[in-house]
Amino acid sequence: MPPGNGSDPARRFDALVVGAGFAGLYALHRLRGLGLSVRVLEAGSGVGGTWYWNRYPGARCDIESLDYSYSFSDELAREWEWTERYATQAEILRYAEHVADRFELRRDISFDTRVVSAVFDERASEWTLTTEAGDRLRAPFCVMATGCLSAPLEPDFADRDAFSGELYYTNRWPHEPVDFTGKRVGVIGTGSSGIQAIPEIAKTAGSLSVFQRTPNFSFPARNEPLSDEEQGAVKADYRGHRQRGIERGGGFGARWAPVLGPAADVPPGEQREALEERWEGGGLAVLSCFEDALANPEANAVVAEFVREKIAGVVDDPETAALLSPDTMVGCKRPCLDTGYFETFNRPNVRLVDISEAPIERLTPKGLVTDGVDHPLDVLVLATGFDAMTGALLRMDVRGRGGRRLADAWREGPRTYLGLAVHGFPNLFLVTGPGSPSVLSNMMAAIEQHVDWITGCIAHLRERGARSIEATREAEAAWIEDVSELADASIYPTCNSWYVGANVPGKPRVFMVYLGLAGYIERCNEIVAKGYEGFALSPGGA
Ligand code: NA7
Repeated sequence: MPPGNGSDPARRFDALVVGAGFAGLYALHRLRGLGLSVRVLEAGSGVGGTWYWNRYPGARCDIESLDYSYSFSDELAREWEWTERYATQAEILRYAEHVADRFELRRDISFDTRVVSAVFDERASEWTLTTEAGDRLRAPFCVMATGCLSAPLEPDFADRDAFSGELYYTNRWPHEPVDFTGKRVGVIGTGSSGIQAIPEIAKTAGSLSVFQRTPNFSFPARNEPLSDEEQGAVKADYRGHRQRGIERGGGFGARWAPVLGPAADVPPGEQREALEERWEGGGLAVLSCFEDALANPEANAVVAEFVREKIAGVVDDPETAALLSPDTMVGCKRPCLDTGYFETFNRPNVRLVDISEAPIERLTPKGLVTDGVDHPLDVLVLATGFDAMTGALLRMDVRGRGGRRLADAWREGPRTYLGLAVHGFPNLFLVTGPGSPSVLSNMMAAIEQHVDWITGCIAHLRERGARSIEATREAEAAWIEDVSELADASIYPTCNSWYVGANVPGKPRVFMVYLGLAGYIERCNEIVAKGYEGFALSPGGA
């Protein structure tokens, strides 16, 4: 480890990375490849990020395992065997651990180390990161690999601490198995986490009450074991597979039925047939049946109505079916994948409690109260989500040139160039930051592309002997315009989703995703080809 220098006790590195999820692991590997000294700071006690924390029953990735893999190493792709079409949290965590071991990454990671501030020293052109324990580390480059869904939200129920039973958050689930056998369980939250956990909890709980504020669209995952033939075919040309996924749209789904033209161009009988085919095939394919489903409300209505009919066909009790049926557009909020979610409401031990009109009033020692009714519970599970996209960054005190706080720069919503860089914050790189395709693409594809870009950028600075790089104010402003223009041509800004920050009280309402991974990659490459257009480089030894 490089020594501190005399009066300044901070340890010095060439680059600091915050987070040891898939983004941080790959950033470490690539930056090391440049010959840099790198330190990764990770709040958890192990690698894996999301997959380290979200260990709730039923947790799986909604992107197929063969897509949700690194593509940078052919050897890694060949040697790692996924067992199922959609990997469990445990299997994905094993994959992250395997990557950490295979590329000897752990020796440069500090675990149990939460970063509380990142401050830029303009004179030295260095970032100083301070940890919760008070340690300070300095480096010219800082990479925030802090994840899009990593800042947990805790609902502010009245008498929050009153409950004396077992209380669990899906987003920081205990490492030991939780036993629900025979217990009275309540789940609050019916987003992806709740929808994955509920069918599993229902299997052993004595009774399960699902407290639903808003119903969600969910498609059957149709998970199954992966055959050797299937894996072999993809692995024979893994990078080609990834490229085909990118050309399809989000960096995944290369093996699905193709995207059809606008819904209106497909006769109604054929629409139904096409939707059925994709529904039976499983996963998110149903959403990309028609090319305009996420842009044209009428096309969207065809898909949404199809899914509503499916829900009504599965759930026995018509009243429950109606409550589980969203009346919004499909895909506008993050759609879920499930294994037997709607079927779970046909079980005699499960009931749906509609809290859309009467929210949870308070927790009590023995349960909770909603609409004046006591619900006695032994276990309460909160699947209430995250302060997405910006939460992890803004919970740290990040200060750029002139001591400017990121929280102030982003007061009216996140401002970035390419979702990678922020004006006023030189040499600070965001992996899958707001304004990049991130959560509306295969995160693995997005992470690899960002980290490759950042590595190329740092290599360029070193070759040029440049001290720092910073997005210009103009480029950032133009980028934000582009992001919102693409968004305005879609249905996304119309819903109260976490994509627009609607789940966090007081958060500025801004759609935070650049739509279209392929187009985005092209833009990033063009900007590099034009000598880092939109960035200002400062001379002087980096
Ligand atoms: P989500 O998708 O944000 O879901 C959170 C759920 O919790 C959602 O149903 C919320 O209802 C509900 N919620 C949140 N606060 C409350 C309160 N106070 N009372 C009742 N219900 C509440 O989070 P997930 O963890 O499921 O998934 C996050 C992402 O991780 C997911 O999209 C994937 O990308 C992976 P609401 O809809 O706000 O009415």
